[in-house]
Amino acid sequence: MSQAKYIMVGGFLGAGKTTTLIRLAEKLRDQSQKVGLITNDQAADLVDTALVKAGNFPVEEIAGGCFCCRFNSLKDAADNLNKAERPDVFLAEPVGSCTDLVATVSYPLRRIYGDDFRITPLSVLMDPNRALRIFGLQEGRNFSEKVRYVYLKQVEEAEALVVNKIDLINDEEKASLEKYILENYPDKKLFFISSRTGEGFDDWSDWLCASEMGNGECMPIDYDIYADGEAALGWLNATVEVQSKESIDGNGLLKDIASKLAAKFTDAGREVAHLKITLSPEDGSGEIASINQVGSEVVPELGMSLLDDVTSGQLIVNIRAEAHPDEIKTILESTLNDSFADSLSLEHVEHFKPGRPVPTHRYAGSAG
Ligand SMILES: Nc1nc2c(ncn2[C@@H]2O[C@H](COP(=O)(O)OP(=O)(O)OP(=O)(O)O)[C@@H](O)[C@H]2O)c(=O)[nH]1
Ligand SMILES: [Mg+2]
Repeated sequence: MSQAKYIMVGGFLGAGKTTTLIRLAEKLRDQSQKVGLITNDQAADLVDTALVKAGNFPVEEIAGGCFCCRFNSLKDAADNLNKAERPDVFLAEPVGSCTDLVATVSYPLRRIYGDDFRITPLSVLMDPNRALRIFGLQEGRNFSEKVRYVYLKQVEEAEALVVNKIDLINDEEKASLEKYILENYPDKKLFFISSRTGEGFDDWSDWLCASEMGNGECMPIDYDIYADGEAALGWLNATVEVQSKESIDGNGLLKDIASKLAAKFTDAGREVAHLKITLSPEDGSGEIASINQVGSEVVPELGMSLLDDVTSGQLIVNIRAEAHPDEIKTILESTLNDSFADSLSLEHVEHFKPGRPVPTHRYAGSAG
């Protein structure tokens, strides 16, 4: 049996991993390649899975822990995708607050399942506005030091650094990022892309698909600081029932909820890493609307939108912010109660801090 490609695209929360993988999946499908996607989260009810399904791609979701800590589930997910139609390419999105993926996922996969998978280099995506602040090149609200440690470890372990969303920055900002990265990370491949407009996308994706991961030593990492950094972020995944007597504009509803939530996070002085919501109407059409907000000072942005008004359906709400999970839940509940009590009711909520990462395998060296 020939090897399937295993492409893992990392990057911090909100960097554009799902958007990029869907664009790559579309490109590969146009080239008659069969693709299967694997999404990952600390809890169930994933916006990302809903988005991938809306693109009509086969998807397996690993919920309840990251790839590194649920390594066997990663193989199970690939096996499940194989049952339907064996993919030529697996596209995997790790949790955006995870790092040390080369030692705990890529090397173990190659060593244990190297006959099945050809593993491409780890690409790490960056949101340029976030990166400018993390690198100290621009003022603005930022994460605490331990969260920045996780971010910088993600950057350090990348074989390719991929600055995404270049449609959002000007030439000066791009030049300043480029200079910083070339000076501080001279050994890395560097790409500037926009997964939205397609600029630079082929340069990166063609290189990636034709490459195989390297054999370098893995980076050193302090799991105590990493665990503290991850635990500084609060997570909330919820489903909310939509029931309205009058038909309502679902796109407007999403904008309204997201901006009210965003205002509360700003008032509380909490940095939002990524807030994302989908609305799936109960009309059976399979159409969805989605909204995202990456950072407290950014205006929430509608991604997918609905053509028709809705009377019933379901929201999936995923919030990751540097705040205690109880505070995130209170912000969600008070927003729903204060402004949407007539039409929205909370169905299911999980809110927590990620536990200490305990990888199933860790191969610090390159053997394999
Ligand atoms: N302007 C612009 N926006 C983008 C681009 N790529 C992604 N986005 C937007 O960035 C936001 C986050 O994108 P996602 O693809 O959900 O990011 P992610 O890295 O998967 O986020 P997590 O799964 O939460 O870690 C969404 O609003 C996307 O539409 C881009 O190239 N340009
Ligand atoms: Mg995602």
